[in-house]
This record gives sequence, structure tokens and C-alpha cells, in this order.
Amino acid sequence: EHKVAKRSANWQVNYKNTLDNAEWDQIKAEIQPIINQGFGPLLVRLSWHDAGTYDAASNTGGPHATMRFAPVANYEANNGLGSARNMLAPIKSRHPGISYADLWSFAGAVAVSNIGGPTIQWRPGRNDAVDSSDSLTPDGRLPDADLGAAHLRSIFYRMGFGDREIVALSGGHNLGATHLGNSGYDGLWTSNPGSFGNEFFTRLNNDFFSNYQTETLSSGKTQYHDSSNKMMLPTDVSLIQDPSFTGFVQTYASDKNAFYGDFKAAFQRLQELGVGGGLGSPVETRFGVPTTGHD
Ligand code: DDH
Repeated sequence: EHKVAKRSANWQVNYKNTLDNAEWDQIKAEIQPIINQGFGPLLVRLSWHDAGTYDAASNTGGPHATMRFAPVANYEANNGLGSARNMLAPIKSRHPGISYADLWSFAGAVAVSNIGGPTIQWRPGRNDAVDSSDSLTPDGRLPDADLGAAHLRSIFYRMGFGDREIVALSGGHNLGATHLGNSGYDGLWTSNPGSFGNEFFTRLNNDFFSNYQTETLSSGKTQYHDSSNKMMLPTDVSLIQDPSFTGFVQTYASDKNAFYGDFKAAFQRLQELGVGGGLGSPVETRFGVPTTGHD
């Protein structure tokens, strides 16, 4: 039998959520200007890269703010996320009762919920990992954009997701951009990168191979682009090269509500991977809507 080392009992800071509704609303109000300045997609990516390190078999990784520490902060997949962590740091200073892990996760959920995406149900209770070898995950737990469907399955099945959730979560690429200096890729996926939607799927589903061509960038990476310079990563394109994935791409291209429902559920699950029973009741993620009923 394959044995995986379990993390020790004291691998994380013992964190007890003590924030009241008013303080949650204040934290949300302090995240709002960051999102209004256009950094919502970056916050979504930060929250996903923290949570997406989870390994169900060993119950290691997950959303515990390990990116505060080397070597995790310096993994190539995390290039560019230091600025997101820096933007959120003053909020943590003003509200020491929130864990970094909850703050990063909440910021991602608040971003999705206020830039045109589904309203994410979000619950607090993530502990912060300490800087020790049994809480910091090895490199290679996040997807490599150069690879294909088999790689996506090995990465996301490891977290406990299935094919439908792989495709739904990949719809995060309706938002934001790739940056040559961060990842070696360059460009926008959609015509409205500051706003959530299902254009990522309509582009893949609408005669993709006639509209897009491969290009090799100065970084040596290969990506796809169309005549308006919208791009796709090789892993994005694998979603229409694999028959199981392709069925979900077709559904999400023709039915935005189906995509929103699946993304909402999968994103909440992603943000709660391995967190277990320590979660509190939901905090309101929409701007201008106060939290009520949170204990
Ligand atoms: Fe992603 N993503 N991601 N991604 N991602 C990048 C940017 C953004 C992959 C690679 C990249 C998800 C899945 C995958 C967002 C959300 C999500 C970049 C560019 C690369 C490369 C970084 C840079 O150069 O700055 C790969 C590979 C996968 C995969 O195959 C599954 C998921 C699941 C999500 C999500 O939202 C749940 C967002 C948002 C961005 C844009 C960030 C920005 O600065 O803008």
C-alpha cells in the first residue's frame, strides 16, 4: 500500500474565527477598491492557487496561505501573485482576527460575486499554515498550461474533482490575462476580461480550430490566438480535444446559467478543500448587501 506522510497536528496556527457581521462587512468594503481598480481576476487567481494545492489522499495542501513562505511563493506557477498578497496585507493588519487564508479566499469569492459572476457562498474558518516542511506543499501541484487532458485529470482528480468541475473551473479564464513576464504566455482570453461570463466557452465551441492559430512566443511557449489577438492556453484547448470535456464546453457555451450554477458550486468546493468541520456560517459576498445571520 502506498503511504503518504500526514502532516503533524501542529502544522497550522490555531485560528478561531471571532469576527462579527460588522467587521466582515468592513473587510468586504476594504476589498472593494482593489476590485474596482481592476484586480478582481488577480484575486481570483490568488485564491485558486492557494486552494488548488490540495491532495485528498494525504489531506495535505489546500487553502492555508502557504504562499506567504518560500519556497511556495517562488514556485513558477505563483509568479505575479505577490502583488495580490501585498494589496491584501493592510487589510490583514487592520483586522488581525481574520486568517490570511480566509482573507485570500474571501477576496477571490467577493471578486467573482461582484464582477458579473455567480454569487459565491463563502464560509470562514481556514487556518494559516506555519512555515514548516510538513505544511508547505511541493512544487507541481498546480496545472502546467503546456500539457493536456490527462494532466488536467491527474491534477484535479487529486483534489477530488471530476470532469464536469474541471471544465467549469477552467471557465475562470473568462477573467483576466496572461503576462509574458509571469508565465511566458501573453494576452487576453475574452473581449471583456474584467467581467465574468461564458465567452471563454463560446470561443472554444465556435469553430475554434478555424479561428485560432498556434504561435510561439519569445518565452518559447506555444499558445493559440485569433485575428483579434484573443488567446488560449494548450490546456484550455484540451477541453475541446477530449470527448468528455467537450460535452461540458458545449453545455456552458449554450447555457450560461448552467455554467454559473456549476462554477458557483465548484468554486465553493475548491475554497473549502480539506477545511472540514471548522467552517462558520456564510458571509455575504455581494457589495452593498450586509451580512446577517453569521455567528
Ligand atoms: Fe488560470 N492561469 N489556469 N485558472 N487564471 C492564468 C491566469 C488566470 C492555468 C494557467 C494560467 C484556472 C485554471 C488554470 C485564472 C483563474 C483560474 C495564467 C496567466 C496561467 C498561465 C498568469 C500570468 O501570466 O499572469 C491552467 C494551466 C489552468 C488549468 O489548466 C486548469 C482555474 C481553475 C481558475 C479559477 O478561477 C478557478 C485567472 C482569473 C487568471 C487571470 C489572472 C490575471 O492576472 O488577470
